[in-house]
Amino acid sequence: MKALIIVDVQNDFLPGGALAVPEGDRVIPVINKISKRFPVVVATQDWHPATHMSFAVNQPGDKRPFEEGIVGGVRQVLWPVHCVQGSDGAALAAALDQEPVHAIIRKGTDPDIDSYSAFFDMQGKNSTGLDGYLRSRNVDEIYVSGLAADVCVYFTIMDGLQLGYSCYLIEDASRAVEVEKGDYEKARQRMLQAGAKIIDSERL
Ligand code: VGL
Ligand code: ZN
Repeated sequence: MKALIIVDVQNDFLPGGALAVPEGDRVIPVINKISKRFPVVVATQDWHPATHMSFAVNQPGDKRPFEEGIVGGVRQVLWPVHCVQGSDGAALAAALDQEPVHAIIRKGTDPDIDSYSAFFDMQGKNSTGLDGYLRSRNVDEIYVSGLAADVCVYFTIMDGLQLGYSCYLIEDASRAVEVEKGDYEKARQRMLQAGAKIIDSERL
């Protein structure tokens, strides 16, 4: 059984948002065109408390967004305040067709650890429930879309492969944030090497 995973298509990741992904809005018409064809559709939301430790402002010292820091023992990029629970920025993009969406998984809710992947937090400890949800519907192939291709989409695919799903990145339904130039190309190579397939929506 196939599932479409729509990762973090939220206002804060669109142009003009708090953590804008270049051309992030371009994924929406592509996702809207294909979502009805999938028997299982799950959307995710990055859903942080205002106290989240991935926000540079919440870190000790004089940390700035896009510098590195430690969050829950994990070295990662620190971010501007984004996707605060219940805010407009955390809402799914208004133009995203939600009618075909069966379930919404929220992640990043623990203030002390980040969760890029839709499956597990950055320590790989706590599950979001997505794996159980997909398994209960006999899903064995996941098609991943959304934002950002080199962050949450990437981590979702790497965990999905580890969990034994066949994983497809729908490349024209995703965009990268590229904190460092070349981040997407690196992520792309790692996904391919780990066994992911990269396709365009026309080839579905
Ligand atoms: C994301 C940075 C911080 C993402 C989430 O959805 O790719 N990126 N939080
Ligand atoms: Zn986040």
